[in-house]
Formats: sequence, C-alpha cells, structure tokens
Amino acid sequence: MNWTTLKQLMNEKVIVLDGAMGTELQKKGMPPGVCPELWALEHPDVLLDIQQGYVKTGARVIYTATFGANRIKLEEFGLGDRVTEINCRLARLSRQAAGQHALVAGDMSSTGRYIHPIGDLSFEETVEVYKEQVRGLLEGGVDLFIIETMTDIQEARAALLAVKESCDLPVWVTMTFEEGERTLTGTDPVTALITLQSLGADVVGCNCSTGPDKMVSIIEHMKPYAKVPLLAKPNAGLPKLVNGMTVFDMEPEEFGRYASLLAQVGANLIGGCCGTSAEYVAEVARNVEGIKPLPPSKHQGSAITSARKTVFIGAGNPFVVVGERINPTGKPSLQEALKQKRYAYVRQLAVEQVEKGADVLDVNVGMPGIDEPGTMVDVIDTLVTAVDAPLCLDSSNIEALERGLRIYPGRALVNSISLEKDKIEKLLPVAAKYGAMFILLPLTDEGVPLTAQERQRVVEKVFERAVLLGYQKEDIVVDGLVMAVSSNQEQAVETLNLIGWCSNSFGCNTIVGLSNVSFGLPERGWLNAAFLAMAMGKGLTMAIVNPLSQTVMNVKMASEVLLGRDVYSQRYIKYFRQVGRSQGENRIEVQDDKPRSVEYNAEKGRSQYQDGAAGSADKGGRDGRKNVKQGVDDSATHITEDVLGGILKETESRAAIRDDVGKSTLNGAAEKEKAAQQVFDAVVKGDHHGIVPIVKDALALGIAPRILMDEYLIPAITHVGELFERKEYFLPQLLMSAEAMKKAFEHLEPLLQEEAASAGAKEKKMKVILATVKGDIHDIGKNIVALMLRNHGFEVIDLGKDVGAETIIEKAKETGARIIGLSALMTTTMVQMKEVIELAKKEGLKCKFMVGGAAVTQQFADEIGADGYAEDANGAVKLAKRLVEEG
Ligand code: B1M
Repeated sequence: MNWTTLKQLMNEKVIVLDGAMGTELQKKGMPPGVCPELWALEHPDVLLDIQQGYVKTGARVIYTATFGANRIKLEEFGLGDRVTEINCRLARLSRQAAGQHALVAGDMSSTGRYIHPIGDLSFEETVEVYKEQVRGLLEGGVDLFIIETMTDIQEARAALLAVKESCDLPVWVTMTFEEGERTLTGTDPVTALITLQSLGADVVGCNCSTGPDKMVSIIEHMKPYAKVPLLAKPNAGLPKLVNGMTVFDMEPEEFGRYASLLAQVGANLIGGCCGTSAEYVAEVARNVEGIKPLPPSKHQGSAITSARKTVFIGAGNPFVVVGERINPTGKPSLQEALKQKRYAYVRQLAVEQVEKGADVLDVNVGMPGIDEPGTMVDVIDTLVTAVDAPLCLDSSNIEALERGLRIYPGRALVNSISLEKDKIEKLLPVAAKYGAMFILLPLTDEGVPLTAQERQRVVEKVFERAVLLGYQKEDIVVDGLVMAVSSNQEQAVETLNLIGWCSNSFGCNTIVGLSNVSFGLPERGWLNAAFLAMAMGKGLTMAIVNPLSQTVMNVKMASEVLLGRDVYSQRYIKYFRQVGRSQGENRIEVQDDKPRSVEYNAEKGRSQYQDGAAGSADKGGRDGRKNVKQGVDDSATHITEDVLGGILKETESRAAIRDDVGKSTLNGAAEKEKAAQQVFDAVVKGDHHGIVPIVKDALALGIAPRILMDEYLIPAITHVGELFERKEYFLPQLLMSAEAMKKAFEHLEPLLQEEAASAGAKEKKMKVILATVKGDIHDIGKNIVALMLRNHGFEVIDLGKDVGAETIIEKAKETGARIIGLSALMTTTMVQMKEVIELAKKEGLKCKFMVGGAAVTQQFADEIGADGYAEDANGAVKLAKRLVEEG
C-alpha cells in the first residue's frame, strides 16, 4: 500500500488509524520522567508489540514513536545530538511492525516553546528544528508525515513547511482544541483548517485534549470547508485525576460508537489518542465498517485568516472593509515611525481601524530609504498580537511579500498580482507556495487597459496562469482599478462595468481602492461614498477604505441593507446603535460629546461615574475598578471614540489627538482620568511597545505612581485574566498584556520607592525570603509584594519564580531569614506551598510563613499551617510586620 492507494481507499472506506503510544508505553512499564523515545528504542519488543497490536486490530496507518524526538525536546534529556539517529531507528522499527499491512507516518509534535512574537524561538529556527527530525524519519523510511497535538498554529505552519521543503511525501496536521473549540493560542477549527490546507496539508484534523463526543462538533464545523480528508483521533474520554494519576475512563465500546458518529459527520480517518489501546482500535474498525465516507468538498470558499479569525469574502457574507491606513504614502508621521521602528504607532493605527469596523488590514510599508522586507516582517509581528483581523500584504517588492507570507501565521491576501512579467513569473508562485489569496490587478507591462473589456482579457490571462498552480476562482479578488474621475471621467463607469462582469459572468470577488476615485476634487468623502454605493450595487465584495471615515462606513452599512445583504437589517441596527447616530447624521462634532458623565476624584485617584449605569463605581479596589471600567464602556470610551473618529480624519499623531481632546472638551480632572484610562487600556490591549510613554503622560499630569499601580495597572491585568477565563482572550494576548504590565511596572518601580521613602518608611532590615512556588511562573504580584516590603524597610531576598521547596529551605538556612513569603496563582501550584512548609518543619526550621496570590485563601493558608495570608501587597506589609512583632 502507498499514499495513492490509501487515498483511493478513502473514497470507499473510513480509514482506521492506530491508538495511543505514550499511555501504552506507561502501561508496559515505562517509568515517569524518562525520555519516551529513548525508552521505546531501548525496549523494541514493547514497541513492536504495541504497534503490531494496532495493525492486527485494523489500523491502516501507524505513527512512529517519535512524538517528542525534536532537538529541543531531546535536549531536555541530554539527547540533542541524537535527533536523526533516534528518529531513523524508531521509524525502522515501525516499518517492521507495519509490514505490508499499514503505512508508517513519521510523527512530529510541538517543541514546547513558543515562536516569536509570542515566544523567543524564531520561525526559521523552528523550521530548522523540524527539518532535522524530518531527515531522520526519511532515512528510516516513513511513508508520510503526521504533525500532531499542535496547540499553536504558527508552530504547525513551521513544521508543515519543514516537511514540504524537505520532500514530496504527504503531510497531515492535527491540532488540539480545548473545551471551547479553540487551541491554547486561540485558533478555532475552521481557521486552522483553512490556514493549513491552503499551505498544503494533505489531511487536517484534531487529536488529543477532548473526548470523542466533543470532537464530533469540531469535525462538523470543519467539514463544509474541508478540501482535504479530515482526521479525528480523540482521547479515551476526558482526562481525570485519580490518586495523582491521569486516567481516561471511556470504555472501548462507547469509544467505538463515537467513531461511527465521527465518520457520519465527515471524519475520513479515525484512530485513538491518550488512553486508547488495540481494543479501542478494534472497536473503531468494527463501528466504521460499512460507513460510506463523506468526501472532501471541492471548495473551501473565499476565505483569509489570521491566527485567530477567518474572514469569508463574497456571496452570503458581509461586505469586507479593508483598512487602508497602514500605508506611509502621504503620511509623514507614519514614515517617521517606520524609519525609527516605532511600531507602537503602527499598532495604534491597527487597533483604531479595527475598532471602527475594519475586517482586514492592508499593510504597506514601502517608501524610499527603508529596508522594506525587514520592516514588513516587524510590522506583521506587531500586528498579529495587536488585532485579530487578517492582513492584506501590500507591496511591489517581491522579497517583502515573500518574507511576510512566510512568517504570517494565517492565510494572507496578497496585494497584488498583475500580468506584469515579474509579478506573474516570480510573485504568483510565491503566493501559491504559501497558499495566499491574491488581488488580481488587471494591468500589463504596457500599462492600464482603459476599457472594461480589455481588463477582462487580462483577468482571464492571469487566472489561466494561476489555475496551473492550483488556484480556483474563489481564491482571487479582482481589483476594479479605480482611477481619478477628476482626470478621466469615463473611468468610473469602466470600473463599475468590470465589477459587474466579474460578479455576474466570470464569477469572482472584487475589490476597489476607493479613495483614488475622488483624487483632485473637493469634498472627497461624498464621491468616495457615492462610488462605493454604486460599486456595491454592481456586486463589489470588498473595498480598501479609511474605516475612520464615518460617511463611507455609514453608506456601506446602508448599502448592505438596500442590497439585501444584511438580513433583517441586523448589522445596520447594531452599528447605528453603537455609533449612537441616526442615518444621515454623519457629522461628528466634538462639542456634542460633553464629558458630563466623567469626574476624576483627584484625592482618591479613582474615577467616579455619575451615570446610572456606573452608579456603584466608588467601591474601590479591584471590584470598584471593574465597575469603573463598565462605566467607561458605557460612557467615556464611546465619547472618546466618537471624538477620535471625527478628529482622526486628518490627525496622525496620538499626542496631537490627546492634546486636541484635552483642550477642546475635557477639564483637567477628566483629562487625568482619560490619561489613566489609557494606561488601563494599554495593559488590556497588550500595548507593550507604547505603554511607557502613556505612563509618562499620566505621571506628567500629576497622577501619583501608587494610584496608577493600584487603581489602573493591577485592575487592568486582572481584567485581562477575566477575559482569558471567558475565552475572549488567548495566550498571545495574555502574554502581551503581561509584557505591557512588566514595562509599566519597571518604569514605576523607582518612583514608588521614592514615594515610600518620602512617606518615611522606617529601616528595619528584617530578612524576608520571597518566591513564586515550583511550576508557577506568575511573578507580577510577587514583585509588587517585594517592592512594597522593601519600601517598608524589609530586606527582601527574592528567589524569583518556579522555585522548588528545597531551594527555598536552603536559602532560608543560608541567609537566616525569619519570614518566608510564598506566592502562587494557580490552583495546581498552590499545593506546592504545603510542601515547602512541611519540608521546613521536617528540617526544623524556625521561620514564619506568609502566603498569597490570586488562588490562595485564608482558609487554605490555615489548612496548610501558614502563619498568615495577605490578599494584596499592602496586606502583605501589615502581615510581615505582625509576624515580626509576634517574633
Ligand atoms: Co496566567 N493564569 N497562566 N499568565 N494569568 C492566571 C493566574 C489565571 C487565573 C487566568 C485565568 O484563567 N483566568 C489562570 C490560573 C487558573 C487557575 O489555576 N485557577 C492562569 C493560567 C491557566 C495560565 C497558564 C496555564 C496559561 C496557559 O499556558 N494555558 C500559564 C501558566 C504558566 C505557569 O505558571 N506554569 C499562564 C501564563 C501566564 C503569563 C506568562 C502569560 C502571565 C504571567 C506573566 C508574569 O507573571 N510574569 C499570566 C498572567 C498575567 C495571568 C493573569 C491574567 C494576571 C496575573 C497577575 O499578574 N495579576 C492571571 C489572572 C488573574 O489573576 N486575574 C492569570 C496581577 C497581580 C498584581 O496580582 O499576582 O494576584 P496577583 O498578586 C497580588 C495578590 O494576589 C497578592 O498581592 C499582589 C499585589 O496586590 N499576592 C501576595 C501575590 N503574591 C503574594 C504573596 C504574599 C502576599 C500577597 O505573601 C508572600
């Protein structure tokens, strides 16, 4: 059997895959803590027994036991120099187990590290790590590759590219989704599918994490868009912790029944993950026998993705607004920012556009005297953590586009490919390699064809070339080529005719760069809006516009209703409810938005809202702040956004905006509130590039460092935690917010020390050891506690985070510290506190223990025998003093 015959078989049968490897090795004696790959290699009989069991019970494909055999994982066991050897030998063993009855899939999985900008591993480094593993597996004779249990789409992309750039063998990719049908880094099943199949995966699917019941819905969601076969490999139910051991307790019979359900909703290959054995595989085989598989779809639809979102384009979907503002042409402040690599400004432009309704962001960084490829990469890295909107990479520089496409963690839209020699011969294959959609510009080396008919011929010629590289009509968007009506008035009609032809005859999506139409005429907004309405009437599916132009956005919303694209006018109603304007009232007047509801209580530092909605804002502390935030959502934020909407038409600089708003509308107290609010927002939005200047602005207005810390920064990071818990935020956003918090804290730290010194903190020099316990890397709160204790004269010995009990006790002995302070933020790590206290008792240490952290309670502190618990840093100081007094 080979891949071709397996594919043919897939037309008639659901393909049965193998079951678990790790949990089976454990059952057969593999001790905890060893390198599973090495153990399997040293126990070939065990491995052969497991895999032959799978083949006997019906598996047509078995996975090599090389799940963690990449350099980064193997290095943890000191085996980093044996990558190719281990992979090759394990692949050969699987080959032996498979015989002629099954194919061997070279198994690869996560490195355990995150790729830049979420983590510190570079994309190319990751690709190289996987290529090394691929070499070993190829040497061992695998038939295909499986990249499995991936939680980060960018890492999955790196592994997929590594295989595709190393050989022509098929490559399958399966992601692991959490309960809410998102991966740990926030990718949903459809987004994962579209990104991976566009990049060339031959099979896509899901494995691990949930039980088979939850996977039914994931497969159902993917199926309508899947051009490739779908794979499901669930665990034997949800993992449960019993006596400190993880167990999976779904019986083989029940598992088998779910296999039949998975096949019925569209899975083409089914096997088992953690907790499954040959018995489970036998049940899968029995239950899918005779089920006619649902074939893959011929189309996935016109879709582009970011790491966390898919935007569908065209028929049946909302009109797509592509924000035009990240383009330095005619924008001196953006030019300056790009030259100086001040990406906070680019981030700001992105966030504003998305807040104003952009679905996609155009990214153009081309200008004289700049390293365009390098800047494109930097800007993409900035934007992918700032917004969820997919990106349209816009450049005439092929290298910039290629580098951008390589590291972009989704399916991008390329702007643009024409019939010009360079574009068609060099750029088109690059776009095809990365599976990008592209804007087809009906232009030739001879220039712009003037009539719609001439442009149609160019569209057809470019499309003919694209088909050869696997493109379909759904993958292209034709640019109507908008010219200025001031110089050539017939051109608008030609563009409209081309859009009509694409929509009604050729059958593809269309786009216009709207503002070109009005160039050279006064009152450009009206021409832009009128042309947009006409083009939408001809079937236009998307436009590159300034989403901060209220006129254009209002007309877009209205046109969607009139064209029947906005069923029951739902989006229209919602939009105008949010904007707070009725149709036609498109003037934005700063004076309209009086800051009547905002009052800054300079003394208390806390804002108070007099609107009914925010009535209970003065509770203070975390909860108080939460209410304040709600108040802001209902009043001040909208005021600010509307004001900005008007002003931003012409204003580039954030500082200028703040100046204008401050001078024309807000009194001093409200200005302070606004500045402090921006500090809060910078943490929530994870603006780690921009937060320090924002903090400086707030300080310059006279807001005390402690107020900023207690009333804005801590509540902001707490709010981020709530968003994370509600699955509105994912790990990348959490990391960016933590980074922003860290930068702000670093800036405030010396000021907080000065503040404390001037408040007359007494020198006591009592030694306190502080640590975040083992397994826990949260240290923001612990650092604040350390700072506060130092401010009150304690000598703090900060051991950092993820610190084991032995180290803590050792340091206590060494330094003679009288108090040990432990911090833990997770329910899974707070149990470590008990270990430290028990070890201290065992060692006869006479120390007092204080504990704290979000997960910890007074009751828990009592249970584990701690001497005190503090809810916050102020409480920690009081507690430490009490413990000193108690001796
Ligand atoms: Co994570 N995280 N995080 N996280 N994170 C929490 C804690 C979580 C509650 C978020 C959520 O789901 N809502 C959740 C834990 C769930 C649980 O167990 N109940 C969680 C999770 C699940 C995770 C990961 C597992 C996510 C993942 O990878 N899937 C992962 C775990 C990594 C690990 O530790 N092994 C993870 C990672 C991260 C980041 C790295 C991204 C980042 C940490 C960066 C850093 O610290 N350098 C992060 C962050 C920022 C958070 C939240 C959003 C904020 C924590 C924080 O800084 N709060 C947090 C949600 C939340 O707490 N609302 C969350 C502000 C800080 C000032 O408060 O630390 O409570 P806090 O400290 C206070 C008091 O508690 C007290 O005083 C401080 C100042 O007032 N205090 C003490 C603290 N220590 C004290 C010690 C004392 C006395 C008082 O005596 C010694």
